[in-house]
Amino acid sequence: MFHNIYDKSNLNFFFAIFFAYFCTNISAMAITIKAKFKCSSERISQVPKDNLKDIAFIGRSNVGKSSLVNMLTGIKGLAKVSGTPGKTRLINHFLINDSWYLVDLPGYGYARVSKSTLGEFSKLITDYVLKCEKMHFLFVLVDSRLEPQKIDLNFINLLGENGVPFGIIFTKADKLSQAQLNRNVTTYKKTLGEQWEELPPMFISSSEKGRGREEILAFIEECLSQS
Ligand SMILES: Nc1nc2c(ncn2[C@@H]2O[C@H](COP(=O)(O)OP(=O)(O)O)[C@@H](O)[C@H]2O)c(=O)[nH]1
Ligand SMILES: [Mg+2]
Repeated sequence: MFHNIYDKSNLNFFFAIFFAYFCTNISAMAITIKAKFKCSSERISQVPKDNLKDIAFIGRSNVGKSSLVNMLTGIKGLAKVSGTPGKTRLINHFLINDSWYLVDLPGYGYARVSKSTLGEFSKLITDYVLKCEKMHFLFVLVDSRLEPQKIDLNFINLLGENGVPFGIIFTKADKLSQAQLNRNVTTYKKTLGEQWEELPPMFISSSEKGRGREEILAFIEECLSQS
């Protein structure tokens, strides 16, 4: 009889350990995020004045910035996804977990967006990227289906020359095969390697399939922990 009681408590003990282990892993797999829209700014003077850090997303119009914001936060309609290029001309701040901002920047490379000092990039973009102290890290989104585009390379060079910390996200990976994807990423690395000794961190994403979510969120977390 004693033997039985001993066996049962042992079983409970192991079950408790397994349960705790299981819960830890589940929470790591399905990272949930608290996100809410904070504000839209048409001038750099309008961005939030607290000292929370910004993690921003930029790229050509239609590359998938807003879709990525929605995919990362897990909230479908948070950022407006549009079939019309050049529609978002504002800096949109989303407050994440009450502790940092995810920032959806206006797209560049859209003909009707007014041009200024740095030619092909609007003053709003260059002011934010080069001068805003809140800007902690910038992800440049590029379409994984395309060869390196001149405007993206120009923008990346601008960041490199000004020491802006950035990474690259290849979007819409669901639209091509893994082999094509590998080829395009290799081409991109080669192109950047012609000019830069060190390559930025790179990620592959598909907002449609949720691909890249964990890697990007883990990278952001790491990034925010550094001053
Ligand atoms: N298949 C696919 N389509 C995408 C993906 N991301 C964005 N899109 C589509 O691309 C278009 C532009 O997306 P949007 O997020 O508004 O781009 P933004 O202008 O950079 O903000 C929309 O029609 C999206 O549905 C993706 O990962 N996969
Ligand atoms: Mg958008």
